[in-house]
Amino acid sequence: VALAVAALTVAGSVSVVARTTTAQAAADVLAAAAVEDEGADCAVSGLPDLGSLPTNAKLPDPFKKLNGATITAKSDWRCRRAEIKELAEKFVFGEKPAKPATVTGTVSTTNITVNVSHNGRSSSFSARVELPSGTGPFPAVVVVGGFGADTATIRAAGAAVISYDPLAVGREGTPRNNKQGAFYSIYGSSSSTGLLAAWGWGVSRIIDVIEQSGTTILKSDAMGVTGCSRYGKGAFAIGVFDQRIALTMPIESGSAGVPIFRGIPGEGAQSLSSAYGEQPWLGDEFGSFTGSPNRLPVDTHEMVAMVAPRGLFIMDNPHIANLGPRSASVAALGGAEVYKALGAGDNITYWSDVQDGSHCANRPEWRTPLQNNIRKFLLKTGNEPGAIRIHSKALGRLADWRDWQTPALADGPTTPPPTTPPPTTPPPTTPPPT
Ligand code: MCU
Repeated sequence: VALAVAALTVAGSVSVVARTTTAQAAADVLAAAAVEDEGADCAVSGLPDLGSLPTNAKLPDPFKKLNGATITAKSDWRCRRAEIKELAEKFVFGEKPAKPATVTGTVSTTNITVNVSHNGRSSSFSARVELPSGTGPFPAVVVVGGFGADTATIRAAGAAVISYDPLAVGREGTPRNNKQGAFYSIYGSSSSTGLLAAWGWGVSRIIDVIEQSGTTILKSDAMGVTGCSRYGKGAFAIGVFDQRIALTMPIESGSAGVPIFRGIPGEGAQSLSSAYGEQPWLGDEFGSFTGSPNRLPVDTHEMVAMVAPRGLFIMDNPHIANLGPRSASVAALGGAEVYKALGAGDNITYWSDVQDGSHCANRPEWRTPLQNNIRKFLLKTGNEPGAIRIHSKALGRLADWRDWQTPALADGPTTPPPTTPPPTTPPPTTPPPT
């Protein structure tokens, strides 16, 4: 049972604080998955073709399967998520390939190295490590691109910082037909996979190496990711596509990040053609949707949902319309419906209730929720409920964007179809008396 409380906070801003009950908090699923993709064995069929997509001005129903049926049990989510993943890869990000044939590397107290080989090609990259004080093994937060995230706060909370240079894995500034970096050395410079999925592939390989290292320094099952702006787009995609990541924390990600594609033109955020053209962040297929997002069979509220029930802390800036904060709040509210249906409504926080208008500022308002999230999902020593705090300047309304309802999902596996009752045996006929 969720109750919404509207509370007045700092002058000029309204916070919508969504809280769930303690009973639900107790039932929350905190654990990240043991594997990158729990739905890898789901047989996904019925993916639509580019040429036959209907126009839908509303957000697609996250609970409705490709075959038109609405899921009924929490256990159905695993394979519904696999459908959303296929749609997201096919139409938005491009394919993120599964673990390559060989991944090796090292983890030290200062550095991680990654060597990958697949189909006769190989590449490598590395990332700097800074440990917090205390005794390990430590949880770790991957900081993408090196700015916007407060690494001192992360370490003070007790997590290591892994400084990840995404540009070594997928370079910016290249044309789409000549993409470069460790990902494209393996999958080819004309791969249609965009940089964000490539960046996600790189972090997944870092987690592979930490897993294989015996986790004496860093814990592979207590990983977070964060980054701001274009690296907020990256942090979001990285968390969406690897279920081993326990806590995803995108900051001010803008178009091609959290904001719903359908809301971007109306809000006056960075246009889809501008974001698509500026860098090959999204996959090549997205090019046919920049002028018609209503044809997309998937939207970013479903990428939010792909993170469920894992920790998600979306930080946003309501003062810059170009970042699409209203559209981002709708993505969070839409995705939160899936969190709630899974009984994990307390695991998502969306926070745009901040004062400083500068992009990627180090904000005092985020310090406490950041540390609460690290404690809850990485250190596992806290259980602060998630909150939706939307600044009044950028208040999006989910009701304007959906025409579907949130089902009550059953706890057990899908109710099996009613079994045919055994044929009733006619009562033995007493032979007539002779
Ligand atoms: C918000 O992220 C991007 C934005 O999409 C770009 O248009 C702009 O050039 O750079 C932003 C960014 O990464 O700023 C640091």
